[in-house]
Amino acid sequence: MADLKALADAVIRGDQNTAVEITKAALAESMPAKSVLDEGLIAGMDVIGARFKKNEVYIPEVLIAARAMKMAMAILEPELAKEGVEPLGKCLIGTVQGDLHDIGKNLVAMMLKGAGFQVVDLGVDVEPEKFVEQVKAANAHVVGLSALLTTTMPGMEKTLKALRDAGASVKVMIGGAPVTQDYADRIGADGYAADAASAVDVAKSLVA
Ligand code: B1M
Repeated sequence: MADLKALADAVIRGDQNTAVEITKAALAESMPAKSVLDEGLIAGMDVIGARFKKNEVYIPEVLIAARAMKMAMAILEPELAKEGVEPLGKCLIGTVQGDLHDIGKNLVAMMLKGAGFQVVDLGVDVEPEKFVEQVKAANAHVVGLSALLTTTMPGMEKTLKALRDAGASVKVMIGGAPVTQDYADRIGADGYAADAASAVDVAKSLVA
C-alpha cells in the first residue's frame, strides 16, 4: 500500500521523483485523491512551513519542496476534480503598482497552493484597477498584496480603497519586508503576515 508518510517526507526533502512515484502508486491503488493531498502533500508542506518560520530551513529548501509538490499536484489535480474536492478558498495575489519585486510574493503563492488554496497570481506592478477587475472576475475570497519598497507601500492603501469603493467583499492580506502589523491596521487591511508560512495561517483565518 502506498505510504503517505513517505510521500510527505519526499516533499520535505524536495525529492520530486519519489513524490510523483508515490502519488501515482496511491492513485493506482484507488486511494482517495483527497487523502493523498491532505496526508501526503499538504502534510509535507506544513512541515516545511513550520521549519521555515523557525529558520530551520531557508528559501532554497522551500522552493525545492514546492517544486516536488507541484509535480505531484499535476498528477493529483484531475482526480481531485473528479472527486469534487473544493480548494480551501480562492486567493488572488500580486505585487502592487510600481514594484517589481516578486521573490517573496512567489513564495507566498507557493505556500498558499501547498496549503490547498487555489491561487491566481497577477504578477508584479499590478495597478489597483486590475486587482478590482480580477477579484470580480475570479470571485476571490482573499487578495494578497505584496510590496518591497517604502515608496510603493501606498499602493496597498490605494488598492484597498479601490476594492472597498467597488464594493468587493473580499478579505485583504498584506506583506513584504517594509510592511508591519501597525501599517496594516492603519490602512484597514484584514490581515498581515511577516513571512510566507504565516501568510498561510492568516489566509486560513480569513476564510474560516
Ligand atoms: Co530591490 N530593493 N530594488 N531589487 N531588493 C530591496 C527591497 C532594498 C531593501 C535593497 C536595499 O536598498 N537594501 C531596497 C528597498 C529600500 C526601501 O524601499 N526601503 C530596494 C531598492 C531600492 C530597489 C530599486 C529601487 C533599486 C534601483 O533600481 N535603484 C529597484 C526597484 C525596482 C522596482 O521594483 N520598481 C530594485 C530592484 C531589484 C531587482 C529587480 C534587482 C531585484 C528583484 C528581483 C525580483 O524580485 N524578481 C531586487 C532584489 C532581489 C532586492 C533584495 C536584494 C532582495 C528582495 C528579496 O527578494 N528578498 C532587497 C534587499 C533585501 O531584502 N536584502 C531589495 C527575499 C524574499 C523572500 O523576501 O520579499 O521580503 P521578501 O518576502 C518575504 C516576506 O517579506 C513575506 O514573505 C516572504 C517570504 O518569507 N512577504 C509576504 C512578501 N510578500 C508578502 C505578501 C504577503 C505576506 C507575506 O501577503 C500577501
